[in-house]
Amino acid sequence: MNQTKPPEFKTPFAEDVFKGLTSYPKKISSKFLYDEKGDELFQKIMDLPEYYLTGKEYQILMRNREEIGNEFASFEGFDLIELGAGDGKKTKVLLRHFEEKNYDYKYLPVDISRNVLDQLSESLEQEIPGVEVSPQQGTYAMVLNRLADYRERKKVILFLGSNIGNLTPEEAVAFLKKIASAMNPGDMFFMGVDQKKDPQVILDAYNDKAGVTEAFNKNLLVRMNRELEADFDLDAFVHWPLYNPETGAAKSYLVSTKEHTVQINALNLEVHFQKWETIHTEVSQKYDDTSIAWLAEEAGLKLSRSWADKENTFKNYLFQI
Ligand code: AVI
Repeated sequence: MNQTKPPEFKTPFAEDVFKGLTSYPKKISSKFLYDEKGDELFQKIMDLPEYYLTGKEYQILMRNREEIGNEFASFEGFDLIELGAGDGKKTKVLLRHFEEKNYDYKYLPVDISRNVLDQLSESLEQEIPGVEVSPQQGTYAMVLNRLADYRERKKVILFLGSNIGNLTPEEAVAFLKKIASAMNPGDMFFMGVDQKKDPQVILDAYNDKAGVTEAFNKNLLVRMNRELEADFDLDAFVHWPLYNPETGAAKSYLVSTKEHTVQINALNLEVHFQKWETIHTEVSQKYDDTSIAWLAEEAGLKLSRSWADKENTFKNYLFQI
């Protein structure tokens, strides 16, 4: 029998790149966009005029903090668990309000990066010193498993920023099922979701004039060059975002402008690109009330209410089980 040994990979990034660039069509998982430089570029994206998502969600939380707080608050207090907390800019709107109201709660930001958690804890200590913070380092799955058995008091799970959009709808159902299974009756799940809208507005959000999103996307090539000893030429690729208003999928690609071959030395791999061949790098799925109702139904979550801006650009949904 001809048995070939599967290659051993030093890092999850190495494995994803090997598998993604040896398949057709080529792809790389969007989670690898976020190295140190990627985090920095994403911070810049959130301040871009075209990238409306962050500002709209901030506005929704600011305007409705009282009502949202009333939903979260409970007699025995609550634990506020945030998946992918980042710099916590939007969450701080809620935390400040909870402090003013003297709510009995603890804030548990979850992130894979210890560095992100340390920075967040430090900024909270300076800006809202009263908040009791208990950082949880790990993947969402690890932390959700850990929290599933915790029944001492009400849990409110936050998932802001339309991060759900970076999963395909099928992946989103699987993820929301995990959330639902970590919840007990009375617990809540609060999720921010970018909505279907004028296709041009969505497309512009992923194709800003200053080229920050292009740099963010191409940072994957920079990362492969550095971490996997590859020789990608950044000028041989164009950043190409697309939006399909029927499915709600905004997808980003890197498109090779010429036929060429790239060496990825750490993987002992030669990757051939045809002229105009693509690498799919990200999905930013947009939803509406109908597709959110479908997601919730599939995942076993019950939608209890939602808040939006005037034009329904962005919505924050509250679910229970
Ligand atoms: C983090 N995530 C929700 C962003 C999005 O809109 O999909 C990431 C992003 N990619 C390009 N611009 C922003």
